[in-house]
Amino acid sequence: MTRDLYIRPVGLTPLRPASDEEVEAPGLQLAGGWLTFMGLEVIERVGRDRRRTRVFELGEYCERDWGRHGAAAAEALEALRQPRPRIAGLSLDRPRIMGIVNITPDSFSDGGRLTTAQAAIDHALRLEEEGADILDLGAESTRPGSDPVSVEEELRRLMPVLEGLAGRTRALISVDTRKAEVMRRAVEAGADIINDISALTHDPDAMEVAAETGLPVVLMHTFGDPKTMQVDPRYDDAPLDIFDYLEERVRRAEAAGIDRSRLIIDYGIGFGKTLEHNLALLSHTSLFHSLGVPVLVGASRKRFIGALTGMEVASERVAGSVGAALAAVGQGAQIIRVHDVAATRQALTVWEAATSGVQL
Ligand code: 8Y4
Repeated sequence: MTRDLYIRPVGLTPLRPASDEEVEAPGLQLAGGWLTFMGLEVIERVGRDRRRTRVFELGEYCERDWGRHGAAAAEALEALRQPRPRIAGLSLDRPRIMGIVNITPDSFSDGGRLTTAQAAIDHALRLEEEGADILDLGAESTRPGSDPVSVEEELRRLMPVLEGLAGRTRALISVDTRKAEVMRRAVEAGADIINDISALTHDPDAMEVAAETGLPVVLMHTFGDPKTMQVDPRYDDAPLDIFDYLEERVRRAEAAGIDRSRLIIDYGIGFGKTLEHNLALLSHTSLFHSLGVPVLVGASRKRFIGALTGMEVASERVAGSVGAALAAVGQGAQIIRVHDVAATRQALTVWEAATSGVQL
């Protein structure tokens, strides 16, 4: 299903009134968060890969007769304003950091399974110490060009780390998996969030099992599978096409019994996207709030940062990654997925203090 109108908040300003201050402003608070929006950009598709864009002040937008689009126009505004519910107890009225914990043998100079598990646990506890709100455990490499991993192998890698962490950390534990069986075992072992880069499409049982777990789920867009996604990705209009895709996945998840309050969306930087697509998406982060659910952005150390800066080695992309994270937070992304938690936490602490005017 393709829609006619896409609505994004514009004139975003980090305006969060101090509690003892009365503010009258012509703007509205975005998603119960740290930004105020002063207007709305209305995007229409005109022809396959063309769009018409109009920007309205809020009053003008509300008073206008949107004709047959009236319901959609009102719904989008409501979705933008509605405060996002807590995710597994974590409030989203300020930006949150998800730290990446790789549990693939290639990510540690390997001394065997036990060493790998212990190294991953140590790494996770260090990220929590550095200020991660969520720890994302990934035992299946889903980088471009990578081969699939069996359920058994994924569980052999994941479970010792999950069992070693559950109850030993104040951070939430997210499990990066596309497999129903892994989701089932992960919830039993204390996982708090499911992060599925295939938006519950890869495994035919994943939708039903994710619903049964009762856990919040990240629905991420990817184009094809990890093996082939970077071959020649094409879109009519990447942000709009991916918005349509995520809207449909949210609808399907709700129909399967996953309440909206349990959903998080992610446009999937680098997954079947060229540099141009990645930049179009990052610059349209605010568009995705009109789906009415929290937005997660994962730009950390990815290749587009190398393409922009000439940094060929992923570990040299920390500053660029922090730049991308702040850009996403500046458009209201509630969760940012990062490798470099200490650097990102430092940048966010200063950004939040500098924009709100108080130490939070
Ligand atoms: C260096 C190191 C360069 C790692 C690239 C990478 C996302 C994700 C991944 C994301 C969500 C990655 C599991 C790719 N990316 N989950 N997972 N969002 N929700 N590559 O953007 O980090 S893995």
